[in-house]
Amino acid sequence: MMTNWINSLNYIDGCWLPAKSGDELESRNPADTRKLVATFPRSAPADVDAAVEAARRAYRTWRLVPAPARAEFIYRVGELLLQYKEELAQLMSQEMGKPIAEARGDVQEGVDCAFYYAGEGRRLFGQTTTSEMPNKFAMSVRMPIGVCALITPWNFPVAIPCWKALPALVCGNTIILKPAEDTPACATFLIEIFDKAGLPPGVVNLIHGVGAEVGKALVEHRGIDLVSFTGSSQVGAEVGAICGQTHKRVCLELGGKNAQIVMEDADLELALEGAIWGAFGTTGQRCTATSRLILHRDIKDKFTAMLLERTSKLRLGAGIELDTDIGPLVNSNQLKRVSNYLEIARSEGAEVLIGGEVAKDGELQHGYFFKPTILNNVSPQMRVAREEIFGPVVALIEVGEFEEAIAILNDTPYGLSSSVYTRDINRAFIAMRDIEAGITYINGPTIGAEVHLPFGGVKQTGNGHREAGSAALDVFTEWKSVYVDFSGRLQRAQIDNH
Ligand code: UN1
Repeated sequence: MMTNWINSLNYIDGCWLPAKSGDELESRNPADTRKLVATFPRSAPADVDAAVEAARRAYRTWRLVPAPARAEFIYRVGELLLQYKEELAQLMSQEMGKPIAEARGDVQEGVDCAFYYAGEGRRLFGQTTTSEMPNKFAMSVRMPIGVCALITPWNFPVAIPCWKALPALVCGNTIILKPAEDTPACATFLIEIFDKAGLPPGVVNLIHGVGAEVGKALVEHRGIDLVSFTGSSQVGAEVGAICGQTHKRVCLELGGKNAQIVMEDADLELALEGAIWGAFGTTGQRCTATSRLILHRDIKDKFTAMLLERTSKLRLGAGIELDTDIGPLVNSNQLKRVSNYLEIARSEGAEVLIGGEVAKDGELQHGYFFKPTILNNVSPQMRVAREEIFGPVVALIEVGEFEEAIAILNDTPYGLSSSVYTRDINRAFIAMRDIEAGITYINGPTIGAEVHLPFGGVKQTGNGHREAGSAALDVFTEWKSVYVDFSGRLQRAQIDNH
């Protein structure tokens, strides 16, 4: 049993500590806010200073530990995550609301990540190449960057910190995790696992608190070399600006406005399964969630009827109850945000086919529940077709031709995930080529990325970096080119050989 999370603390230099001020905040169960999950420190810049100092000190030795030895700690993290999978999933479901099966999947994504990046300890390949001069050897090697600040959201409280922390560590960096204030207990549990895995003090640090206070202090701190941030495009722009001014490397994973296209030749049952899972899985609170369904006019009525039928049967409830399909939204702000978008939808002339309101029946009144919602008559210019809602709301858009479907899919400021249901191989390949997104699924929903492929998007979804897969190594390492001249004389490249 892990228990430290009940009174979550910061983890600095291998020690569990309250905020220097002693201030605390509460984490409550979004399915029933009468239930307290944990307390956690409201840290301040002074706590950030201590964590940065510890991480800087630890970096001096951690970077020199051979990568395969660093990887052994990461294997241990993977094994411990497996051992504690159920306990951590139960906690996650209660702290942020996702159904237990999804919470188990979230922990599993962390396990997958651990085993993938532990393997990198024996790869971290660079290149050896030729030299234009005789008796000269050339190669490029990956070097760690230094101290990394990892600022993570609440929707994947284990998977996303693992996406960032594990490649950072195997590459020889030290880290400071600043988790979302909605999921402090999950973060504490995860860091207890790192602690149990025996990582040296200062290599991994945890700072709890409010984004605008400690997140900002971390991003501004001169002792931080890299910031990896997942969150809204608006906050991401601010993080990017500060990193620009302070010359930090910055990796941003931001919003999405993902669409699933269903063509007239699609397997409609399959497309229906994908749409329900993509739109309402994790209560729509994924950056990969399907928030637009672009439907060919020939199947639109039939598909809409199928969707309504299935949506009407979805059960709202606490994530830990086995018959729950859809959990609560994470907090009152999210509930307000989603409710506000419904007002916008109505005022723009969209028609609410189902849902469209807060769910207040019986026990649901104690949580942040919003009914799964389908909006009809949505035109691509409407705000609900362009802006990220992050809730169980999907907009139906009708199209004629395939080219029109692709153009509408692309017509948003974002470009994370995308999906096309068709049986036409030519259309599938056109979609793979012409969709402007970091991820494209053919005959699968917009959610469900696997850890060994690059994850990220184009346009306002990010700043060109990718997480996961070997692409993450490019975030967490610097290339160094090394030339070894064994000729015993000065050789001037581009000059002596021409
Ligand atoms: C996110 O939505 O922030 O592909 C991450 C997926 C998950 C990860 C989502 N594996 O939906």
